[in-house]
Amino acid sequence: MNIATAAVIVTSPDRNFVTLKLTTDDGLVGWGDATLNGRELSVASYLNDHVVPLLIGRDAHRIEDTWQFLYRSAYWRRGPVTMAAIAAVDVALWDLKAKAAGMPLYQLLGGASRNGLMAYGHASGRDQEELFDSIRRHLEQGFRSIRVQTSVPGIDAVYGVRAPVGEVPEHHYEPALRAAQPMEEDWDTRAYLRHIPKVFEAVRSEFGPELPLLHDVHHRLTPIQAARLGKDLEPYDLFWMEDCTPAENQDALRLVRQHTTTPLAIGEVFNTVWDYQTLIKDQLIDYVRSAVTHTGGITAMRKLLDYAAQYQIKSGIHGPTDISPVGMAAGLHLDLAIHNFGIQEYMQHGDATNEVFRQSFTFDNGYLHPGNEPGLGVELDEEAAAKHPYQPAYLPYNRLKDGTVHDW
Ligand code: GCO
Ligand code: MG
Repeated sequence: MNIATAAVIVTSPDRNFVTLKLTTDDGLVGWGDATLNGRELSVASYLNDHVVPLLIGRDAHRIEDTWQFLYRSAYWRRGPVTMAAIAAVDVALWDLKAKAAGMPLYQLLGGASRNGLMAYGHASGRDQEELFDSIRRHLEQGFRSIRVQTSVPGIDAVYGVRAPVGEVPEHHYEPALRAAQPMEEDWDTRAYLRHIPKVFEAVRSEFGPELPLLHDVHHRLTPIQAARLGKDLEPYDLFWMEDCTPAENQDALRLVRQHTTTPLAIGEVFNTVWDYQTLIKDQLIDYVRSAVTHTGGITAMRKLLDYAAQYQIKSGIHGPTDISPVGMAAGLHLDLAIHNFGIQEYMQHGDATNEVFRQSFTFDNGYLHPGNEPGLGVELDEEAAAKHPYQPAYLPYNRLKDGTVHDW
């Protein structure tokens, strides 16, 4: 089973996606996701210019060898562009191997360790009424755990709340705006720290103690501010507090950890196990937030999650709409197979995306399942994809009141 052709497909139904298609000499097709929000074309170029030519004629069964070859032979290691490109090749090879075996991928990874994957959805609102409505809608859809984001009095535009111009439906919240420039938002840490505990108090008293609640801080706090928020949220029993500091500095989490028992999740912007080295070894976190797509694929994620498992740290695989259905499916197969599954983020793609990517994964009564088709269970429809050419789109960024650029 040698690789005969490799093609990079860029398509923009709802948003931009970069997909790698590998075809073998015996006619099997494998898919990999290489989408890097706001920097999509860099990964497409990395693949087209530097990876595709190396793949032709290679034995598609040699997944570990191909991973090591792409990682080590580049000399320049790590980084989101490189690791997304390697991930796309790796996931496409796993898709091929599972198709060749006639099995859903999770079987090759050791088989199912559970019946389904508890997923959390994103509830948000500009005020309490809107937020409560959004939580109720998610409960009606079957979600059994919910991320809560809200507006903050004194801040005009906050992460995770309003759909940017173009008003996509609320449950399809998409932070990247189709425009030539990133949108500017504002930020006020003191206003945020005052407001969020009140929101969780209200949500708990309306929806009771059982419902797992999550919150994403999106890298905006210093360690001592994050420590305070974690402490203030303790009475509301969060499932996790996510990305509380930028975390390039892993030791920052030590300070947060010393002050609070609120569980900590981190890592959607990380791309190798090294970004977690101290965090895992010193047990400074509870959940690993990486995406298969941004962390070198299934081969690397499996090692990372096995390492985390030795420290009772669980998975919380990143699943926003900027992970394509191919990347989502890769995460779901891994989630089903590993022992230390925690929770799966599920933002739900829009109709146009679902027409381009035919999927076998299901969401039933709050639980995701990757399905039982051979391989990943996702096939890209190239004709449908061709109808949606690339459109420049960027994530927003924010500035403090005095104009200083802040973390997004
Ligand atoms: C999440 C994330 C996303 C990111 C987006 C960036 O927890 O799902 O924070 O909403 O902002 O994936 O590309
Ligand atoms: Mg996040």
